[in-house]
Formats: sequence, C-alpha cells, structure tokens
Amino acid sequence: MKLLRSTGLVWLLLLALPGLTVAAAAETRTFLNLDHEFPTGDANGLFGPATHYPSTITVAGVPGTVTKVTATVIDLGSSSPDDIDMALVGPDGAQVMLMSDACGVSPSRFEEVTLTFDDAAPSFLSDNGPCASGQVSTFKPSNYENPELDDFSKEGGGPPPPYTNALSALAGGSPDGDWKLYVLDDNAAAIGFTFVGWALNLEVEPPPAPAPTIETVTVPGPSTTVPTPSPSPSKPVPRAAPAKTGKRAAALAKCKAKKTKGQRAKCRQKARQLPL
Ligand SMILES: [Ca+2]
Ligand SMILES: [Ca+2]
Repeated sequence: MKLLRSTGLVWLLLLALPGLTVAAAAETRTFLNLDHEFPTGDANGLFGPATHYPSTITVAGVPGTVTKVTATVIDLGSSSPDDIDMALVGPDGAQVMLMSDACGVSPSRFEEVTLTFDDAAPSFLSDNGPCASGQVSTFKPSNYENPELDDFSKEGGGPPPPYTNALSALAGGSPDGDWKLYVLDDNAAAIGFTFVGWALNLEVEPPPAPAPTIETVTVPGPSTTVPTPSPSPSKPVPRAAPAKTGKRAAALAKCKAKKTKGQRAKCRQKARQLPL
C-alpha cells in the first residue's frame, strides 16, 4: 500500500508593482485654438484686448510632465506691430511675455506672418522693424517695452506683472489645465493685430512606466508517491493457520465401520495422526 502526498514548489513570477519605474521618451503634442482675434477696444478695432481675452486652450487627460513649451501665432497681421502685447500664462500661473513693442510702429507693418516663440530660437524679433511678411519664422520671446509700462491688468483686465521672458518658466508641471494667451493692442493709433488662431506645443515626458519586479509565490506542484513505512519490528505479527486437507475427517469417518470397539479405537488413533 502507498500514500499520495502533495508537495509545494516555489515559482519566481514577474509582476508589475508600483514604486519601481522605467524611463519613457518625451513626445511633443500640439493643441490648437482657431478663434479669430482682433482688438475690441473700439468700433474700429484699433486698440484694446483681443476678442477672446484670454484665448484659452484647455489640456486634459495628458499624463506626464511638461519639459518644453513653444507657442505659434498663426497668420498674424498688423499695421503697427509695436502696438502688440502678447503673453502666455500656464496652468500653474507662470506668465511669459511673448512679444511687446517689437517690429516697429506704423508705417512698419507685416501680414500673413506665422511666428513661433521658442527659447531655443537663434534670435529675437526686431525692435524697430520692419519684420518680414509672409514668413513662417521662429524667434525667442521678444519684449522691448519698459517693464513698468507692461501691465495687462491696467490695460485690459489681464494678469498683472511680473512677466518672465523665457518659456522655460512654463515647464516642469502637468500639461493639464488652462493655457491662456492674452493679446492686447496698447496704442489707439493703427490696427495692432489680427490673427486666425494659435498653437500650443508641449513637449511632455510621460509618467514612468511600472517596471517588472520579482515576487516569490508558492503554487501547488505535481503529486509525488512515497512508500508506506514498514511495521514496527517490536509488534508481533500473527501467523496464518494452515489450510485444512480433510484427510483426518475422512479417516475418522471410516473408523465407524469397524466391527469391534478395539478395532475402532485403533483406527481413530491412527486417523488422528493425519493432517486436518
Ligand atoms: Ca506694450
Ligand atoms: Ca493700435
């Protein structure tokens, strides 16, 4: 007889556990707002805050950390670019002046200009202009206004100073939230701006992915047969009785046929010597 006994095996499993991470590559995402913008301070559109003040891009559901920000103003035209004040405010409240009092006053003018503001650009916009028309160009944020005079809160109810001049001030936080572009014409003479929209370009480093790690888990293994232990030697083992042959009974039965008592006794004595 044998017994069945289940044994346990230890397996090494790869499981995703929080806490350990693997770096992921950054990627750039672009968001658009195509609301047409022009000054709304008077009936002729010569000065004052833009149609949407601010013009807002709401980013939602983008995990990770912003590592770089650039902004593009699409199809910008002006008969007096110096009038333009433009600031970008991030979800965390950082304020960057993209351009102010750049490219000269009327008769300096430009049209159909698409400007991207990028800290890594090789140069600034010209202070006194002219700035070329019909160009798709990239410049550093360019502010030629006396900082004491640059104040969106006084001229249009926008964010008060201070404003930085580096888009890097907008990096380091979550992409999610409201990104606000404030544009203002600060001079009642000449039309300062019209543009069809703007793009927000965010370089985002995704959140670290969970790294595989090792956890030990015990799971049931295959069954194993093992022999039954032998009986203890100190315990007596009963001896089996020999099987009956029937020879003795047959001989005794024949003894009844003997004639004399003596003959029957002698016969039984002989029969008892036979096996059962
Ligand atoms: Ca200004
Ligand atoms: Ca103006």
